[in-house]
Amino acid sequence: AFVLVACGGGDSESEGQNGENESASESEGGEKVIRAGIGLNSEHPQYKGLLKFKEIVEKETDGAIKVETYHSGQLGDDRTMTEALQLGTQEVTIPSTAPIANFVPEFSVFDIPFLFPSEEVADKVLAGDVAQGLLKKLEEKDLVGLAYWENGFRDLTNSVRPVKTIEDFEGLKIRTMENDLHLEAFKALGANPTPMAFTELFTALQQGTVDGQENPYATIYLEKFYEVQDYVSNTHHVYSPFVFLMSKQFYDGLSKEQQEIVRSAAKEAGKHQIKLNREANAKYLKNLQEEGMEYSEISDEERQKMVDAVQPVIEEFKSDIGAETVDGIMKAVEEAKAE
Ligand code: TK8
Repeated sequence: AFVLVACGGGDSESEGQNGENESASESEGGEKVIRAGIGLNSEHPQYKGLLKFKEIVEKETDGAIKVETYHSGQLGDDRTMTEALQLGTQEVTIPSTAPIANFVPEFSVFDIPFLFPSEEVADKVLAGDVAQGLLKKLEEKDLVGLAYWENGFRDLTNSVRPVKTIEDFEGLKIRTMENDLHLEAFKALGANPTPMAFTELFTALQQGTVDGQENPYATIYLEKFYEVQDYVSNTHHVYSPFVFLMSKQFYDGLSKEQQEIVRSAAKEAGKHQIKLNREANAKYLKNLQEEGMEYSEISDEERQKMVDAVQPVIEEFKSDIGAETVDGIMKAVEEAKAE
């Protein structure tokens, strides 16, 4: 059962007329309520993007649809919130593609290490037919994928040693997202990976249950991982998209016009979020160093050794993901690079 915990303290951006949080997607005033939850905190561009979505939807529907926003895992971790969308007890969440692979295996294609060489190539591929076609597959799982947002290039932090070479991964207990390809890729690099929900990560780092983790600089800084991590390396080993997910039963209950409004709002807010996210990921490495983290640059030669080490994992997972999806995305990457 899913119980919506009333989160006092004003963290949720809006409450029902009587001060209570709506406990259903229809409130007594007859307007529809979107309960939108994310795992990152209110400082993160992901939340700023969600507030933009709220602003657009409430304006465009003249308040016929209200958006309640919850951050920092108040409604649960990514998998729990995605399951709540399937159950219809929550309406929106915006996880990375990695945990989505537990619902639609093809989404693991985005976890292929070193798939995207740049943000520009990622933008082109995600706007292309293969990536857009993957969003369609979500509907078979009672989910509607309205848009791709951006988590970004993932970088390694740890509290044991500077990581400059592939040998430095040896034996490091690295938390990964709950995604088998990520797990096997870190084993191939020599690490000792553990899958874990993001909501448990800070405590696990603080207690030393794991030595390290990997996320974009904006997350490392804004979630204050510098307080519990000493070393950061620009591994840039995966580019993670976010997917703006909506409960299919909620979406199907909207009018055609309202469906168009939420779809275009997710896309427009996504453009805003990606802009803020890029700015954040470009500037926060400096802040991490100012907070005392030791930065290690991975040379092209060492990165090539990492690429070579994970190739067998990519071959191994090709059938799980679906050869058509892997080949389609790889082709789209090559075409985007050639443009
Ligand atoms: C936040 C997560 C996070 C992701 C992870 O809910 O799990 O490390 O990168 O952004 O989705």
